Amino acid sequence: MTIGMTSRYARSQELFAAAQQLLPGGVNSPVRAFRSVGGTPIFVQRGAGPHFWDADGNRYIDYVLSWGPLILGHAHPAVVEALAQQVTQGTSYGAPTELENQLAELVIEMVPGIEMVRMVNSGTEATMSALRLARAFTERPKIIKFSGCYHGHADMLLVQAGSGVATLGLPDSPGVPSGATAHTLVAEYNDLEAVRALFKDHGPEIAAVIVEPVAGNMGLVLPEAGFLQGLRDITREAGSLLIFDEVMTGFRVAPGGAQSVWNIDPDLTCLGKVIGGGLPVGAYGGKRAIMEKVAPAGPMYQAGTLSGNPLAMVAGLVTLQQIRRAGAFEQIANHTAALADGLRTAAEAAGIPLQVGHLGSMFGAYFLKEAGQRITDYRSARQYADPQQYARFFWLMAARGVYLAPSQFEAGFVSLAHGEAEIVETVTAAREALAELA
Ligand code: KE4
Repeated sequence: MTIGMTSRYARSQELFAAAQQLLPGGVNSPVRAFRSVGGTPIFVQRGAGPHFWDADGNRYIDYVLSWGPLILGHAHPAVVEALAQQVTQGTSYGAPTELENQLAELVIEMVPGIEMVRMVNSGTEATMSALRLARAFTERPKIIKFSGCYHGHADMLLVQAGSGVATLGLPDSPGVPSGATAHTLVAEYNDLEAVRALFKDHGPEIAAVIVEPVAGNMGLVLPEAGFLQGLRDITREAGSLLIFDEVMTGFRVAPGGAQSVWNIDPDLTCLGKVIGGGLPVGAYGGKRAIMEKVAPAGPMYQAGTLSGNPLAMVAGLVTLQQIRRAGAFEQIANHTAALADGLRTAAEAAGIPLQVGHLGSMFGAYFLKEAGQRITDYRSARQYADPQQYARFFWLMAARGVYLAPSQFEAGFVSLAHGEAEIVETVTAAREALAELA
């Protein structure tokens, strides 16, 4: 029996069979296809608070939360009310609205490095536009990204790091011509020496370094001491821009993002996910002198039919206002820490090597092939993590009503709606699941 293929998921299996005739791989985004955990994707029927129910009526505590956006949980009453109110006024005008001013003001107030911001419709648009802006502002062609960091699917960013610590980018997706990645340089995350080497060889041509300040797309990997400040120092000295891709970490590792945790001042910041509260929103922002290069203030072109639309603006506004309320973020962070401690203790009791990390409302757990290994970058993640063991854990937890990311190389998220009861239920399920794996 393939794991995950039981009658518990019969309706999901039917829906997936139909979906595969209609959508490539049966999904609208690859990671949802469960390729790395096997079995059939669980189809969701509805969500409420920390839970969702699948097409077979099974209830789960949800730690994916739409891959980060739902920091208030599913269908938060304040978000529902704001959307219900706004939708009667229209859904989009293609014209400026006060709501865009309001969300922009709030983002500028909350994110230290942002003096001016442009709303777009996804994280991909945010990073793609920020990199175009960096190239326009510096009049340089090259960019540096880090292996294992994901910044959306723009051509120049779909690059497979070479075997060395730094290499010229080679496209890793068909359809990306070599010219699109010829100026994309790749280094290992947490490897400042690799970055210095690239600047030594290419410094005057490097427009920007783009980094996930906490890596959440190779599993969860925290920056080593001095890494982020090192990037800030190196880029400033070289006249290149530092871009923090906070699409995932923004408002999640702290209300002011990772830049407020490590007190780093990036030139540009990319946002997404939480800023839309579950509706499609991305944003890029930063120093005024740079942002004023963006059309129509300046010559760098970027546009979007639904950018800043009122439904997405109100969902984002209400979401950010709710997490700013006294004690809200601390509550989420405390529950995340309790979850991480519970997973660590349960793994120790079962004698299973598990690397658990967390910061703010994000967490990650790597099943290690051997005890004592430590994952600090994509190379060690690929070498030491055990995706098969993770897949078994994923399905054992799903059977107990806990929905984790369907991939070892993703992060987990906690919401304001997750209470102590959900954390206790999750840790209990993990203890049972890990005992089965031992
Ligand atoms: P979107 O284009 O998917 O809105 O954002 C791209 C993006 C940019 N930067 C970071 C740091 C991101 O994590 C993402 C998107 N994250 C993935 C989950 N790891 C989205 C899930 C998916 O692709 O379906």
